[in-house]
Amino acid sequence: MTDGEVRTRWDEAFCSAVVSGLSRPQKSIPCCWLYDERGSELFEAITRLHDYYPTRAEAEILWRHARDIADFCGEGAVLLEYGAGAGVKAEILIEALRAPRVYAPIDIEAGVLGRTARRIGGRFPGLDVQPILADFTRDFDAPELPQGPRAAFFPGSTIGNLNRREAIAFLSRMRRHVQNGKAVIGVDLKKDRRILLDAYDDGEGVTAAFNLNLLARINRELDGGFPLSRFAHEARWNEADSAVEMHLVSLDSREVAVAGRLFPFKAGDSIHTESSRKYELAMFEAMADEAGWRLARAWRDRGDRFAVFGLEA
Ligand code: AVJ
Repeated sequence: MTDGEVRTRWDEAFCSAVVSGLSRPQKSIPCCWLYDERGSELFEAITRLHDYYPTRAEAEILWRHARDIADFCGEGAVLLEYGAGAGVKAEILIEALRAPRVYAPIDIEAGVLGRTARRIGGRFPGLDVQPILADFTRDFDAPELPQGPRAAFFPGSTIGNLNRREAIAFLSRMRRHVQNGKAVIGVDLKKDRRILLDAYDDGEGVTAAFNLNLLARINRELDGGFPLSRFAHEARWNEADSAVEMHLVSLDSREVAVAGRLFPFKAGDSIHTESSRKYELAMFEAMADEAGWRLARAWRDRGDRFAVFGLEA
C-alpha cells in the first residue's frame, strides 16, 4: 500500500466510525479518534496539569521501584511495550534493567515508532531495539524476537479505555506474546469521585479543549457543521462501569451535518467520547485471572492513587 492509500483508508475508517457512532441512540465515538496531531499535543499538555495526577503518580512508582520492577521482569528480559509512543516510561525501566537485551516498542504510528526506536537505541548502545508496527487494540502475532524471558509493559492506565471483555482479550493476547512471561501494567485506582472528575475536567480547560478538538476534526476532515461554542465538555462518573466518561453535550436542539448526512440532537443530548475505567485491586485481579494471569506484585504511589501491577502466567 502507498502512503496515499493508507491515508485514504484511515480517513474512511474515521468517517464510518463517526457516522455509525452518531447514528446510535446514545451517540458515541471511539476514543482513539481524539488523538490527531492537535489532540496528541493537548493530551501531552494534560499530563502536565495539576489536576491530572495519573501520569505523575505512575512516574513516581516507576522511579521509586524501578529496580524491583526490573528484577520482577528478569535479567536480560525482552521488553515489549504496547502503544510505546515516545517511550519515555520504558526508558526508566530500561535504565534499571541490569542487563538490558531487547526493547520492542509497539506502535501504530510509523513516524513516532521510528523516532522512538532511534532515540532509545542511541541512548542505550548495548540494547537491541526491535520496533513493531502494529495496532495493539487488534489481534496480531509477535514477530520473531531474540531468545530470553519476555516481559510486556503497558503503562499509562491505557487499559482503562478498554471494557472488561476487551481488556480480557487484550491481556490474553499479551500472555501469548510474552510466551507465559511477565506483564507490568499501569492502572489508575478507584477513589474519591471529586478527585476523579477534576482529573477529567481540569480548571485550565485543557481537557475540554482536548475533547472539543474531536468536533473541530470532524468539521475539518468530514465536512462537519458542529458549532463548537454550542457543545460543552462534561466529565461523568459511571458507577456500573466504574469509569469516568467524557461527553460532549449539545446546548441546543439542532441538526448537525456530517459527511453529507444530518444528525439530530435534543438540548442535553451528548456524544460519549471516552471511558476511563478505575480499578480496585480485587477487580483487576479477577480480570487478570480470567485472562490466565496471576497478580504477583502491586506497586503504588505514596498517595495510593495509582498502581503498577506485576502479572505472571
Ligand atoms: C491516556 C487514555 C489513559 O484515560 O486518562 C486524559 C486519556 N482523557 N484525559 C485517560 C485522557 C482525558 C487518558 N489515557
